[in-house]
Amino acid sequence: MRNGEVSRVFRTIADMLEIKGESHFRINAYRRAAQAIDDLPDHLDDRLRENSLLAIPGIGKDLAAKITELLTTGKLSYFQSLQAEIPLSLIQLMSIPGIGPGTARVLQEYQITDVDELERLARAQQLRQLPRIKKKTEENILRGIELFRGGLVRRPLGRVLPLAVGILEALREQGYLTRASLAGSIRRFRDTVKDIDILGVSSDPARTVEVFESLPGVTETLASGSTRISIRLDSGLQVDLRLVDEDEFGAALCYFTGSKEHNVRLRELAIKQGMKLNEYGLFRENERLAGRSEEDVYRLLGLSYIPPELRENRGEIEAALNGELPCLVTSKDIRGDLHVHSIFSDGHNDLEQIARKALGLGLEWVGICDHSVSLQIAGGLSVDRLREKLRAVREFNERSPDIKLLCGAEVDIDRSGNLDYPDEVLSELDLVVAAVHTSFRLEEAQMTSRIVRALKNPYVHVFAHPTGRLLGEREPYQVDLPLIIAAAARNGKALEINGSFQRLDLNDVHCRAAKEAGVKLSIGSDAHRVEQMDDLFLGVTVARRGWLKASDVLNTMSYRELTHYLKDSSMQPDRTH
Ligand code: DGT
Ligand code: CA
Repeated sequence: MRNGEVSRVFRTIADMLEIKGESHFRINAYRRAAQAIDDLPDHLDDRLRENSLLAIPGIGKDLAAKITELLTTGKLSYFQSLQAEIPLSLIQLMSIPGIGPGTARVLQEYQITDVDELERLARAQQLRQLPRIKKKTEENILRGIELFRGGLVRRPLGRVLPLAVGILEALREQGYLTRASLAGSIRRFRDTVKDIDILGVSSDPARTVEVFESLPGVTETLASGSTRISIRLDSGLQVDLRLVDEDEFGAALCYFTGSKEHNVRLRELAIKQGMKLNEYGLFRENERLAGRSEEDVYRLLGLSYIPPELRENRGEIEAALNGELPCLVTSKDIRGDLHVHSIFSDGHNDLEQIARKALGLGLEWVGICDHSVSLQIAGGLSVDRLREKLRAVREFNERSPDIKLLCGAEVDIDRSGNLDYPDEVLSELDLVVAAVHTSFRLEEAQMTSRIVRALKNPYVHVFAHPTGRLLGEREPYQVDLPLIIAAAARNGKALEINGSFQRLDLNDVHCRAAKEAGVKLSIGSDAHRVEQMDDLFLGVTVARRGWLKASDVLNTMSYRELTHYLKDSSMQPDRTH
């Protein structure tokens, strides 16, 4: 049994316990364990053999016994007994937007566990007659079912990417695929994706299709042919696999990576040069000029190679024709994370643990930014505690030659634009990241001037998650971003690309606008647990989609360069007058 199957069982158990209304402590224990398993670099089977399951963070005796049972018998009796109470079909309903654990609990009470039945009741306006289901909930559920059915639910990239990589690996492990790649929006690292597209060349297509159909979590085969097959996973997510000939792989990869708008422009370009481009190759008359590799296709069209992240028809084709594509920042250029929470506020890990994780990621420094005093709910630090933290960071740095920490704060901006610590306190910090966490409903003008005012503070370095969006959960607040970008440029402030999978904020388009206005970008994972520091690299995908070069991003500086930069920028006179 693969790691991903074990973590899936644990996640489902967590959903089941949530429907049952069990304690958050238990629910989170399963979710945490699932995450820890997904983050493991090695196989659980090996761990079991070496007797080292207990060394996995978050895995105690009870969970280790459950993993052992799963690995040795392929089943888990506890999970089966839960299924007797809560059918898996009910868990599947929870992937319909608008159905959370509360609603699922009501549906369970009335034994509604099937999408068709749910839809029938909602259409007949009978759902709203159940306790705790309002008219609005019913309407949301109907809309959710439509999205679910049409496969139109867009999901955060950070949720789908690990799954997609797991599926690709599982297919590769069978040994029939001679070439394989993700395609579509997920290969372009778009912030949300509709489905997973996979392209491959197989030495035994029939066998590959069989393996694909029997992957763990597959509930349905939507279309099955010898070269194209679509499945649905229990989360409702659709996965498409296309098998092509070796000679066509590059052209097909180019076609199925898209975007559609990029493809249309490429085809026009081919026609202008007397050629024809489709998913089988680049042709002149009937002669195939290119097809095996994407590089050949771009080269023969007279273009430099366009990285998938840029293929959105946003000027990349013109730039490639003129040899003016930017040399995009890569994960290897990244030397630090500018936004991590520690146990000083609402984070779960101490300075040592954060540093160790950072070293594992190949980083040289980390900005530890805990919440400020008035954000009580997130353990905001009093000035005394903040000074304690300053001392702890200084001490840490003295004994740590290979990784350095910056003592920062994520400082709240109140509704009038005041910062949550006095200037003399801010001036003691290495890094000041300002953010909006309250009064989200202000009108645009007021929201904008509140932020612009905060950006005039000489001690602020970065404005965090500039629009406040949460993918699939919360729309951005009303704010005039061009004005914020201009204010950041005027005051020498950086804007954040928050890499948390739920945020990815700024997005690609705004991040490019910021760069064009001369603003530097600061990538932060906003991790509250060390595992979440991996999201730093999701932030890098946004930076690449935003056409950023290494020099546009603060994270590419060495510790020395960064500390000098931050000191200099706080000493700059206010340039707004
Ligand atoms: P998504 O799935 O909405 O997140 O975004 P994509 O880009 O993955 O879109 P999808 O899955 O519908 O199609 C995958 C790729 O296939 C797409 O990026 C480009 C290509 N493609 C699909 N339909 C067409 C089409 O009608 N014309 C052209 N030129 N390309 C298409
Ligand atoms: Ca797609």
